[in-house]
Amino acid sequence: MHLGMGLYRHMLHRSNYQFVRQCGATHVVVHLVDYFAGSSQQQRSDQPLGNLQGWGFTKGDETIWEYDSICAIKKQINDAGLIWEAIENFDPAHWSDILLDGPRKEQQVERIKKIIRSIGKAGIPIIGYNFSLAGVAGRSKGQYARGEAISVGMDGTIDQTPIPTGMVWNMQYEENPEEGFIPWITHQELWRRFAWFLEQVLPVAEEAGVKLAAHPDDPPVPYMRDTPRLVYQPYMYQQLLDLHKSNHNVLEYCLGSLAEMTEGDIYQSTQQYAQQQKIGYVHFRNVKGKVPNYREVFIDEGDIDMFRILRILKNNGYNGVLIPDHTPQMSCDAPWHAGMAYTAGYMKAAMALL
Ligand SMILES: [Mn+2]
Repeated sequence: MHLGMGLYRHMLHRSNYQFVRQCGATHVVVHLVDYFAGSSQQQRSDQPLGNLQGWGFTKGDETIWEYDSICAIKKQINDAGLIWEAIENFDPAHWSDILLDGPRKEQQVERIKKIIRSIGKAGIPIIGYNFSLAGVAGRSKGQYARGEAISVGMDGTIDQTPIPTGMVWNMQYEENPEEGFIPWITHQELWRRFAWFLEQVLPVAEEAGVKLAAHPDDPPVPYMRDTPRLVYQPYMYQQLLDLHKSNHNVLEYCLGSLAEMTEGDIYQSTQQYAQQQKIGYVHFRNVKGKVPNYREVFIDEGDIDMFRILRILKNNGYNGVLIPDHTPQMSCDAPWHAGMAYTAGYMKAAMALL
């Protein structure tokens, strides 16, 4: 098992690579789309549009996803002594019509295939994704973790305000969208769209040597912002795997999201998926409670026995990467870095004790 760390695009600088190594991590997972993750604490002032909702605006940057750009980033990462394990998430603008079953879906899926081929050619083994219309949404923020540390959670209510046209995955992708909201659909329709997507891209992923790793819904509720969710109970991960039996159809195994689910048992689930060798990489974080009442907390204060999880992974021969995922912000000049360093240190010690 290897310790990794997730970096957002704006963080791809030498000092952050050094930080990752200083934490004892060997691998990185890179988000090429820069959105405002609650835990990243990077507030940008250069938003291209006013009155933005969610995480901001994306035009679907074409250049960063080109093979040459990916190789240039990979070289920086390798030169810093690190290994690029995975890219996390597609750009919402690249697959908006795949998610929404819009008229450009055929064109978009070709673009996604091209991206997967480039990733494979560059030697990055995994792309993580979350097939979701609402994306990560509907959470509140507060002093939820130990020592009044700021983190996110749900306070008993589920946001069902519909998603405006021109927005998907919590990001706006059209500058001047038509008035209105995206149409209401059933879970069955969402699975139909997902099955189409997987059928299209999985053969390309296999050929390119890239694993497609699915993140469960965050937060895992049946509906969020009036849209159905795909994987909001642990057994739904099995349905996703069974849809296409392939070594390249794997999981971006998020312990926090799984623990927030109302059914199942996190240890049994981990055993079930690790045993099948279906874990692409692990989001290692802890929570207290379940939807719609939970809080993201420090790695050592939540409901999950993280040591027990590591033992299950080890016993099943898991040899992939674990990254801290989100963490509460620590009160200092570098809240994100401090939270990550704290978690990484804990993980290093826990892994050494296995
Ligand atoms: Mn996660």
